[in-house]
Amino acid sequence: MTPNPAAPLSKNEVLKQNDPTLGGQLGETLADPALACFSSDDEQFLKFHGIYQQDDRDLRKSGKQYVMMVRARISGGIIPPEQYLAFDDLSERYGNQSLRITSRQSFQWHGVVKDNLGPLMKGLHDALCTTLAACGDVNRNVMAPATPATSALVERVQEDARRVNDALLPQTGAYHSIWIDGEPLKLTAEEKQAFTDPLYGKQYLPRKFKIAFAIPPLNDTDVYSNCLGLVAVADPADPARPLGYNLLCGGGLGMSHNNPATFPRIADVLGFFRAEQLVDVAKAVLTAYRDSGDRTNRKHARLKYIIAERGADWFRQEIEARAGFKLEPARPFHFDRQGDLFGWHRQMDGRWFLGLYVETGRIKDTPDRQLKTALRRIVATFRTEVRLTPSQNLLLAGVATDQKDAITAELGAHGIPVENQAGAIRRASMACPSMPTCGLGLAESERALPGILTLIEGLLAELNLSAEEIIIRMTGCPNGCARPYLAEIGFVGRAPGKYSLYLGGNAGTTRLNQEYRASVKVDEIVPVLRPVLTRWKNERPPGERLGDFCARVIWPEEKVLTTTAVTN
Ligand code: SRM
Ligand code: SF4
Repeated sequence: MTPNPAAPLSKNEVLKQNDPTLGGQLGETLADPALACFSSDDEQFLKFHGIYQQDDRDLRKSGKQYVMMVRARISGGIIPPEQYLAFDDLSERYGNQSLRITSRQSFQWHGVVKDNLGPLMKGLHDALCTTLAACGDVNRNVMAPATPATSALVERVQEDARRVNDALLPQTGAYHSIWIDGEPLKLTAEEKQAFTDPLYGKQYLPRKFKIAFAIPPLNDTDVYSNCLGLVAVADPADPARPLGYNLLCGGGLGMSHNNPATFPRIADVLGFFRAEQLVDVAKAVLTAYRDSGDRTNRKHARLKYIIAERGADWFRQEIEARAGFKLEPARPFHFDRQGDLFGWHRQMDGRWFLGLYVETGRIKDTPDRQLKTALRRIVATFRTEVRLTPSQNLLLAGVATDQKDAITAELGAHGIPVENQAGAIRRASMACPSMPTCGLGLAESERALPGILTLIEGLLAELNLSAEEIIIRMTGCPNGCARPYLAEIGFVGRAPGKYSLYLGGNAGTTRLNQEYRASVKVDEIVPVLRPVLTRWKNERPPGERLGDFCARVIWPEEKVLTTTAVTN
């Protein structure tokens, strides 16, 4: 589907063109207590500032109650202790008393009413955190492996992720003016229109842009699902230093039900380049996308569609022309797993970290488990660094040997074990937020997955398969925020209580799964999965994972329903 050159620009393109400072009327609306919400145009500008205007969908019957979601920019997911304590405090004062770890190693504050938005944003700034470009048609949170035990490369790759993050930040002064100085950008309409971002130009990108780093054999960032993936290759002379990166381009997961022109896609491997060329390559990929993406149809605007249509060879040449050098042939690499380490582990530097399972990424207190309180007390007492993982979990890092027992005890006192924190399928699960905050949700996700996992655990116990790890991910709609199309079992919301069921991802999340049933009610999940899991148990060679069995046996034998054949 080539973009039609005669088609009009999408509404968002016109908005960006008319105000490239991205300030809109945000400052004016913020300052006016009579206004309960931002205009629909300003909703689009808000996103570039890391803010979504939402409404609590549980309360819709009694009229729309506007709340904001604020997403931090925490590329690489590393949070110093003072910053974590500030985040926790801001969530208590201005949010819904929870902190939501995102699937891209960041935090979101939900339930922020308009009057609290200014203080929250200022508080984040005072904590040395920005939300600029956490959302919008720009480069988003850069993901990078954060577990300080999986490879000698982790800390240097984190530095590289920060370099790329900084090089690709937009330069508008509107953010500082509105949220820090507390006033609209003092420019005339003409002056606003004249602003041009040095990298993004006047219209920014056609759509969002996502980057992830990975260090084989661990694919904890699901690198193939990003617009730009960077797979580290260690320097043989110094294994703690990346010699360079294999370049992956054109991944992306979002799709729409019943629209075959939209689809998830995994990235192509385009070649290898040296570490010192990193920022040049990142800018080359970003500007190639900037200049060739579809600005008329936002459903067709992601980089993955350009590469799917024009080919990886064409895109490689674009990058080489922009970067000014040829990519080398890709170096061999292999991913065999994703996910996190839980419990206590030694870091490369001899200290310790504790991997903590966080159910659906939501840090909160419940009567049984006071995770939020426990973390606050631990970080305040021991000044531990917090690291967020791309699977919505958390690491307490840099712990001295003599602090371990006290931290274990503090967690235990708040109902959180450090051993056997959750069963095998829970530890490998993810869910997007969906209801009640996400305006695009078609079905429950974060609130439904724990109960659905209990049902699947029952089935696994019945089949004597309880020890098996199965990667299970759920989203409330087909946009793919918890990357369900890479899971061994993926649930994708279609309508309240109904999910498309996908099977066949693999342990290294290098393969897309396939839709197996197009619309499954919650009480049909176990009956639909039972024959599949029974066959897996009885027919697999020893050790074969469910996803591999499904790809090898179920896909060829049981032809799946197509989404287009289903109406809901
Ligand atoms: Fe997402 C939109 C939450 C990662 C694909 N995503 C949304 C919005 C903002 C809904 C909206 O536009 O109104 C959701 C806010 C819900 C809420 O109440 O918090 C939302 N996305 C999330 C997070 C919080 C999910 C999570 O479980 O953690 C993740 C935030 C990551 C971050 O820190 O930046 C999140 N979103 C993703 C991912 C996964 C990834 O990037 O690794 C994807 C699939 C990969 C991709 O981009 O292809 C993803 N989100 C989308 C899409 C579909 C985009 C597309 O072009 O296909 C939308 C809808 C849109 O942009 O129009 C969307
Ligand atoms: Fe919302 Fe859909 Fe993303 Fe879930 S997958 S957070 S329902 S946009």
